[in-house]
Amino acid sequence: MELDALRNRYLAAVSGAGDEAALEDVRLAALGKKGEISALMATLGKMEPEARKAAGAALNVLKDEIDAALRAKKAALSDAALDARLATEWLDVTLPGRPRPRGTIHPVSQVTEEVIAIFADMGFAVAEGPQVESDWHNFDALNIPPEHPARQEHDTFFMARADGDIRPPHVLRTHTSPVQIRAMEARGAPVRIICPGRVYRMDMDQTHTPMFHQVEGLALGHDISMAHLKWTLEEFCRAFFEVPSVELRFRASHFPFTEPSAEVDIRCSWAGGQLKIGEGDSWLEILGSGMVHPKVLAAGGIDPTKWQGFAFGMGIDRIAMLKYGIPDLRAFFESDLRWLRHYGFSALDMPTVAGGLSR
Ligand code: 2NL
Repeated sequence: MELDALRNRYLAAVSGAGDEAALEDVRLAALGKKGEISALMATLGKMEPEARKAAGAALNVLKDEIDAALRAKKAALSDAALDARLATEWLDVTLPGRPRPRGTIHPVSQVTEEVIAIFADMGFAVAEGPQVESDWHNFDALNIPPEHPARQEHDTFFMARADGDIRPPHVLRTHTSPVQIRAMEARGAPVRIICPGRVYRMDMDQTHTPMFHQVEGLALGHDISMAHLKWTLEEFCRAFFEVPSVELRFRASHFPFTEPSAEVDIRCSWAGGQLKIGEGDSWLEILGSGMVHPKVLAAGGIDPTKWQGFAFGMGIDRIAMLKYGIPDLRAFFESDLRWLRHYGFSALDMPTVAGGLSR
């Protein structure tokens, strides 16, 4: 009778426990070292053997029964706790792991990387230099002395000098050629480099901005000729415009820093207002080039009786407009988000010769 009452009380307490902490209190009250069942177990020692046997068996049954009820309730409470967490802490594992990048790569950056990838594949390293140049590196070293008419044609930005300083002022570089002079000074020959970067001329109209981008190339060796220049530029144009073949036309020209000099046109068609490179009856001027003038080699500290080579230069903005059909140069530098989203490239598509330049 006494044990039945005990059983009913504890089974009711177990089923009424609202959380795991309350359930643990019930367990301690019944089965803990100082619990009620444990206290009854301790009285067995003082009983007669017959009575002890019967009471011991009944207590063990009761103890197992309460223990089973405690375990079952504990499992039910922890299932309920898990269900409650699952209901509030859910996560949509099908969402993208990383948000899509919101910015885009500017066409000038994209084309610069494409040009670098193509020339890297032909063994050209990238050289960089300062945008504020000495007028010696920008002009004199390139066979453009102070009285040379090309100095006026360059529409140069001059840096301010301190009052009384009579040295010639520094300039914003008007082309990337001074980077090549510095590379000759630093590396000597043989050398194969390209120099992409910003250049500055005081000119602003439909087709000119005061800052624009150029890439120049330089290859020096003991027997580098116009033939190597022609192959290199053909290979570049084929890779850059992503067409199976191109045809180039070299027209005699003049630059102070090359002799002989040639401007290079590429065969194209404008059928339906759409430019196609590599076919058609039109020609499009895309670069200037020539054999490096002996005076320019000497200015770079290289012996012109031992070394010779070719150089070339082209406008990055211009070839970007041609390749990607962008009509207005001035929009390049207006930072209009709609323009950037329209003409920009994915940050995750790095141009490589092996993997495709522009995809
Ligand atoms: C053009 C023409 C050219 C070069 C740049 C160069 C540099 C050195 C020596 C000799 Cl250090 N030449 N550069 C040569 C020929 C043409 O640029 O139309 N650029 C947009």
